[in-house]
Amino acid sequence: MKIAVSCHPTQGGSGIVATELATALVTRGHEVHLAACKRPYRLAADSGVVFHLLQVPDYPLFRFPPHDLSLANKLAGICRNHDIDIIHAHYAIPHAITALLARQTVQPHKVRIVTTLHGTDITLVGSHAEFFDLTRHAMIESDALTAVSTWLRDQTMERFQLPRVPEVIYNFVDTVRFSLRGRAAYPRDGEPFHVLHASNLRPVKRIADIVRVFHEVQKKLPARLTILGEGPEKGLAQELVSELNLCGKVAFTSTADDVPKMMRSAHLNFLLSEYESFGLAALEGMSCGTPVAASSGGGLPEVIDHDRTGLLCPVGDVACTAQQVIALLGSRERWEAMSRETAADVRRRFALESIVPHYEELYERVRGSAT
Ligand code: GMT
Repeated sequence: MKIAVSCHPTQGGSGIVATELATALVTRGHEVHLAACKRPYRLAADSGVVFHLLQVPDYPLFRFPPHDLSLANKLAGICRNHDIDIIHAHYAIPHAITALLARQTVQPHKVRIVTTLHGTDITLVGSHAEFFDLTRHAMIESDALTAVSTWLRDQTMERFQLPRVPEVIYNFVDTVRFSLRGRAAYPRDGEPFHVLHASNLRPVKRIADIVRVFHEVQKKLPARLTILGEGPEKGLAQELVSELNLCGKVAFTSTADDVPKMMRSAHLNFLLSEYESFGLAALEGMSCGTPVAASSGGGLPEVIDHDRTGLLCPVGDVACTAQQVIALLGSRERWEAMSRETAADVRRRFALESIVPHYEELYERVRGSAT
């Protein structure tokens, strides 16, 4: 099949899912084109995905460069020149809308639209009064609509009251890349535990809670924290780290050359968000045998089984989270069992090989459907 993909190329999870899916589809024999204003950082040079860079024209009349029109125009060109069957739009705003415009532009060429909802496109951006009607329209007009968790599906129905329920296709992970090979063992006496948080450091991630939990943990156990990523809350987190005298124990790093290696080096991942529709960063760590201490917000309980594959803690409850983390890290037997079980569970439920065929099956169904 021939598929055109649009996504946010920045560090967010939706762009990662789009890129990983595009790469997996090429491996499975499909022709895949990806259009974005920047090369997604996870798109490997040898992925086989054809990358189309947008060149949004600037002009004195434009207060804002018209990125979305440029994307629609680029997608239309890709559809026409490469005889595309499916446009897969990741994140409703603006990608589902631009896909509609591209489809209309290339008529009578038949191209189908699959839109995948990732989370904040529904809960924050799409629900905003300035975007609500367009988001709803694009979801209704897409030929298929998927959500990355049941929680997100239900949120979408509650907020947008769509005539059709989105299908749930969970996110996935490449368990060969995110493997256990070389994973850090339980620390020997006196060695520090390495705990990690990776995200785009937005308010929804509750970075201050992570720093505060770490503050409690390091009082009881030798530990260091890495905060990986860039985002608006970074300054606040840095201030808190310094206020709590944690500077020698907390490292901030913008990017990692080798994300799986970073995940494997950690004994625990933190994801204490207000909510997560899914929590891809947790999944990638779990695949490397790194248990996660997560909040129970949003779809995280669909990914993490409390006490077996990770810890689920009440949103914002620093004391309870710290207590659970100290108990887990303090027991070698329990940590090792959870590390093994979390990696095994990911392979049973979220492996690339079992999830990607759901998208292929959906594409086939949509391609064969009447207009
Ligand atoms: O919140 C982020 O980290 C970015 C955001 C995005 O759209 O790029 O992530 C959302 O999509 C990911 C991939 O499907 C999910 O794993 C994240 O849980 C989701 N974030 C939220 O719901 C807050």
